[in-house]
Amino acid sequence: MGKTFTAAHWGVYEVKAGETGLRLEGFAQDPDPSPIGLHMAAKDLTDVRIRRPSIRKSWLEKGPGANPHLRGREPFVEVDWDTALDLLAAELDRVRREHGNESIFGGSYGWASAGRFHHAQSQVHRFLNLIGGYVSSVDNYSLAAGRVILPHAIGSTEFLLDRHTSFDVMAKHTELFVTFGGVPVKNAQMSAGGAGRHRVVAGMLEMEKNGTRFINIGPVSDNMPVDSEWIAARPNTDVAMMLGLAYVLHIEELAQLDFLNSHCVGYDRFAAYLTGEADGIAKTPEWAAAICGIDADRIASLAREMASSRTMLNISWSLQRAVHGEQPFWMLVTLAAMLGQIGLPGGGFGVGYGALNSVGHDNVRFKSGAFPQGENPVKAFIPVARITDMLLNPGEAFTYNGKEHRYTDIRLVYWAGGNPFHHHQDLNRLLKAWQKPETIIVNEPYWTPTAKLADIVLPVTTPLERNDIASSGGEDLIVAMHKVSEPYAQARNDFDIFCGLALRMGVNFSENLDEEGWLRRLYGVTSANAREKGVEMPSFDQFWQDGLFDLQPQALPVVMLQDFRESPEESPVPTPSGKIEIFSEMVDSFGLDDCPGHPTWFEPPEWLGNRESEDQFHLISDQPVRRLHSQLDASPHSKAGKVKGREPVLISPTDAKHCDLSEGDLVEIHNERGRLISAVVISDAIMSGVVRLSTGAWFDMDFDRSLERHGNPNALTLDVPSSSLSQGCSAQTCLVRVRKVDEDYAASVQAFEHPEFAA
Ligand SMILES: Nc1nc2c(c(=O)[nH]1)N[C@H]1C(S)=C(S)[C@@H](COP(=O)(O)OP(=O)(O)OC[C@H]3O[C@@H](n4cnc5c(=O)[nH]c(N)nc54)[C@H](O)[C@@H]3O)O[C@H]1N2
Ligand SMILES: Nc1nc2c(c(=O)[nH]1)N[C@H]1C(S)=C(S)[C@@H](COP(=O)(O)OP(=O)(O)OC[C@H]3O[C@@H](n4cnc5c(=O)[nH]c(N)nc54)[C@H](O)[C@@H]3O)O[C@H]1N2
Ligand SMILES: [Mo]
Repeated sequence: MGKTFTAAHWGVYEVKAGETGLRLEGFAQDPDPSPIGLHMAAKDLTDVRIRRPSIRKSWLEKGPGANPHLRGREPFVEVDWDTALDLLAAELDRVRREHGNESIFGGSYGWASAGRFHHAQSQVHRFLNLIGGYVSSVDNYSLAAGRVILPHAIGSTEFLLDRHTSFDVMAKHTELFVTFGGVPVKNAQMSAGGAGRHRVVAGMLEMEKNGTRFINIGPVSDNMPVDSEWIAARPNTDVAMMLGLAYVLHIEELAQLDFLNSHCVGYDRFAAYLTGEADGIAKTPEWAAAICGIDADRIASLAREMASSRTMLNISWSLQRAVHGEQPFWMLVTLAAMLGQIGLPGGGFGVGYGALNSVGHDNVRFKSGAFPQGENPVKAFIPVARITDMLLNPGEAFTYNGKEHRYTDIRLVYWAGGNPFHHHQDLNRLLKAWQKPETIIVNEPYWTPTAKLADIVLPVTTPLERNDIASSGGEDLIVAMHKVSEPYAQARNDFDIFCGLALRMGVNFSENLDEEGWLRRLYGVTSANAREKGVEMPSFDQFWQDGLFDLQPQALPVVMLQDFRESPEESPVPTPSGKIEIFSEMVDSFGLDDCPGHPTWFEPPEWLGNRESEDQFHLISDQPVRRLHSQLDASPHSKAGKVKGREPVLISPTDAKHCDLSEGDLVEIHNERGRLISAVVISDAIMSGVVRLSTGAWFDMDFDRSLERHGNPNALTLDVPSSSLSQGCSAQTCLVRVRKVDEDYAASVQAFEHPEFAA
């Protein structure tokens, strides 16, 4: 028997028997393993597991829809599995008969865990499809504005992410690397489906060693793993900064007109906007400076440096998680097109170096086998971040990518593998909308805030308690995730839960295959796809015994869009014209005020340019260093990052002084949408006027005082669409105030406590 491995989105770990239980070690060949996974078997996590199926008291006693305002505030009753599944099957049947499948929301967004078979989204979607369908969700929180705009401008995010210029190529050729939002290697701990060897830090260091110069534009400076010049631009103003750069390129005849003519369409229309011919406002460096807070001279000199070097531009995904989030992505592509280096080794642009481990990795890419979801007979959907709007406004129209759709009337919500009371914006607004459905079902391993706010909670296994296969496109390891412990208490696999429901509802969910049967089938699909790309995988039995399949880090010299550069006719980009669309006839034809036909600067509804006084700050809520979103927040590693039990807020020395704050002070951060408690960390890695509170602290509401006690930024964020084109999330557009509070006022944190149970 070889070694035993497990895998998570944050990497591969070897599982060993320790003195007091399981012990996890980073994969020995991973140069930079993530510490997040070392704690997956920690007692702190077992302490917050769900033991048995649990039903909210009023729902059990009085039926669906009873006392919805008591969700999260009244006890649960623990029941046995047969009782829970009988009740749930009957309720699903009632709702679909009385209200139709369009009243079931099964979008169920979330990352769940890495294994491709016990993948909660696929499991719940397949089940709901079999019983007549569900209202689904499109896009994701990561990239919504970006996913919708890029196909109009140059090609889908999948198309681009599959062919990002590799770090090896950049190390050889890139002279200047300019990034909006850093290369946050904390984020490169992850890849959806399981990161392999962590190589982004090494890739960046290799570039630095070979002489690449780095410039980081944005509100924080601690998001670069190498020495870099920090240009501290105000949040949400990157488009203005890029327009200022573009203006200099245009006026000083540094824009590569040959490339713009041969490979792009619509530069003229954009240039008329740039010079002010179209709207009377020239987007000069002085104009940009007044918006983004950077000296006009530096903007002009940077434009010249970019034009005279082999320059790679990069952008973080967070920039498009904002109102008008399409614009920074579209404008970045435009700026890169003006520099004319797209398709040259080490030049051009990237959308998200650092966002995931896989971006810029140079492995053979093939699709892994996925648990089939089937067909959804229901066509109604929402853009994922419109959940509160949907619940509050049944029947109301919304536009998405140029078409009109309507919200349906949702009576039942089924969630498996996500934590909306972590991920959605303006959680106080979601709390109100959450009272609308008659029944809310959550499959979860842990008593997360979402589980606590449900009617029917079903306990689920963790990856250590089941067999699975981890696999992620572009990564170098495919992992046999062996079951290494028995399920906790009465926890079951999502698969077995849906098999139980399917039996009661007369549909064939399993296709008469068990866990092993499915793993063999999915592995077969993966190895067939691999073979097409020239990769020979071992038999399933051999793989299962070996514990993993190692593709070995390869050095494929990927240059994004090299073929397109060589011949736009033979290798067009997937846009309507086959060229880069700086002006899009299609987007223009939608006639949207908030997303016209070319990249445009819009003033955000909340930003430093419209704050009332210096007591207001722009809140950045970025991805957390010590966990994936809200996952494993109760682990020792995550808890070690808290200050006085709170997710800390980063504030500049100037602002701390202005607000009379010292290191470790408890503060209330507030705006008209909500209030939360956090603790102060003072740092000069954040610019004055901006505060940063990372996401993922389990939402811990003191309902009596409307006070979030743990530091979940979504108690404050803005829940409006990025635009009527994409309807994406706008988490990074948010103003707040900060005030010191005394320690008595701040009630204790209860995030990790079990709910109450009644007999
Ligand atoms: N303010 C602000 N908000 C944000 C963001 C931001 O930048 N700022 N970022 C957004 C982004 S990009 C994202 S992707 C979202 C992430 O939001 P989510 O993906 O919803 O967050 P997770 O914490 O990963 O939630 C996954 C849940 O699945 C559970 N789970 C794990 N394995 C299983 C399983 O096998 N079965 C079941 N049934 N459950 C399982 C975990 O316990 C966890 O509760 O957050 C978004 N929210
Ligand atoms: N450790 C860890 N890694 C993760 C995740 C996690 O939860 N934890 N989540 C994963 C997921 S689902 C996703 S989608 C990716 C997300 O990846 P990103 O969206 O790129 O991640 P963020 O950390 O939110 O933001 C990146 C940087 O952008 C900066 N920034 C914010 N607003 C602005 C702005 O207006 N202008 C500029 N110039 N900079 C700005 C932030 O300060 C931060 O340093 O990360 C993935 N990786
Ligand atoms: Mo994400």
